Amino acid sequence: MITSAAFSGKSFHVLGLARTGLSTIEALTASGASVDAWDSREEARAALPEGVDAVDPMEADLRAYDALVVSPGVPLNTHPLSERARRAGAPIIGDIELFAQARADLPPHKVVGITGTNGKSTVTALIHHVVAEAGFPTIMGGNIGLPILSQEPLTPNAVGEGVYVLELSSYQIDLTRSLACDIAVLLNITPDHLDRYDGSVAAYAASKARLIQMLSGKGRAVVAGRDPFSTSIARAHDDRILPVGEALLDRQEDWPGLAGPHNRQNAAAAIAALRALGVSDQEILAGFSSFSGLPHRMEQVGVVNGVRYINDSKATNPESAAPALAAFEHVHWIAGGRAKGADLDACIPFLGNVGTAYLIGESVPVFAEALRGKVPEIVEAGTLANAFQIATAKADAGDTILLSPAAASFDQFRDFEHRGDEFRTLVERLGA
Ligand code: UMA
Ligand code: ADP
Repeated sequence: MITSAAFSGKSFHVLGLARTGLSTIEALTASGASVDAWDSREEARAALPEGVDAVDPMEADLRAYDALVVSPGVPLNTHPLSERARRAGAPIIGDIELFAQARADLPPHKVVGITGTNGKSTVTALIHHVVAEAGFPTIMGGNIGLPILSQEPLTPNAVGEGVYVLELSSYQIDLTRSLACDIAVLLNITPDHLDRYDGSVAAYAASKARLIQMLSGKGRAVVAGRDPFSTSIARAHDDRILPVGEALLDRQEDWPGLAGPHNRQNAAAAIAALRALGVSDQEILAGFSSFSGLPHRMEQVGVVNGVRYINDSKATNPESAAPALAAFEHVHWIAGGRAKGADLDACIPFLGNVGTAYLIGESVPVFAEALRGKVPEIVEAGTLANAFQIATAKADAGDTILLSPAAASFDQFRDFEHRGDEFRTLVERLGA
């Protein structure tokens, strides 16, 4: 666990008692801070550790706290706590900011922060993998599902300083004030999560830009995307930008875990960051070859009767579903869930590969409207299990059944992993 003398004797309020909040409480109490905490779920409050009181921040005197530590899933744009905290002069921060404040007490190290709309987890896991294979001490944390404060601090070894590889969502960046990364990676920006930004893609992009604005000293940035938002952020920070590593990309065919044009962007960004960390090109090529990719991202989960089943459940917006549609022919496309918007524009150029679209979840009518006349057949299947069954019955050998929803999962599933695991179970039941 990461602790810091900087928190000793201070008083914090922690809101949200899932992965982030629980790890924050442990790290703060172990650092000698006093902690109150709250969650809207009663069962979460009932399970608080000894010595931590359940205190509703909407009733407490917030001036008593040095800071309010809020989980990324709490929608502060609509939550009344924002206004209450502002009036009390209590700063609202997140666990990544606590990590930033704890860095002064950590042995010499480097931090790579990775953000962007799509590809964050892939690039985080990839950089971590290559750095580890090259022999450096390293851990990953953040939005990838590993709260950073729960991780063990790194100590330098004979190869070099420890490297913390952090996947950072815009929600986490919004709660961070002083994280000066050694290398900040911005992959791309397309509309997503707009409910948290009052419908403004500019506000969402501004959140991502802050990861680069927080750089200081020798901090450098990698900007991979050519979309208008990424381009203008790169231009505003051109004195800090590292060249994206294009030349090594000729070897992409040697990297089975990094297939497809979108992974070319991810690999290019990783190459730039890895070179800046002092990893040699030879080590980068070796690490890319042995990288196996992540589950739920264009993951082949089986081939049954010649039909290939691909789990791309992590494709939660049209831009991330597009690469999967581009990668296969004769596609039976299972799509839908909680839509991020009304259009599927990013997918349209690749619909020539789709024979039938099977629509599930809340977005059935919206997606049916967006796809009408653009694919040969639309089946309004409703559920994943139903879509799977109909697609399996219709598919011929050589076809691909692709779960790449272009929508969030929360209408029918706990999260994208739950959705992808159900797909995998359905394939396994076929005897894959
Ligand atoms: N809660 C309240 N009041 C509210 C809202 C929520 O008390 O008004 C409580 C909930 O009851 C729940 C807790 O807050 O107990 C949930 O907090 P959380 O959603 O932040 O859950 P964590 O488990 O801490 O997960 C968070 C990230 N979640 C989100 O950003 C929504 C995880 O990213 C991240 O892996 C984890 O921290 C690491 O510490 C997930 C995610 O979906 C994977 N991220 C989004 C994405 O990738 O698109 C940004
Ligand atoms: P994130 O953590 O940002 O959600 P992931 O690496 O988990 O990103 O990938 C999520 C989805 O986006 C997957 O469906 C994947 O195939 C797709 N994807 C990955 N990298 C990119 C990219 N650079 N551009 C567009 N889509 C991508």
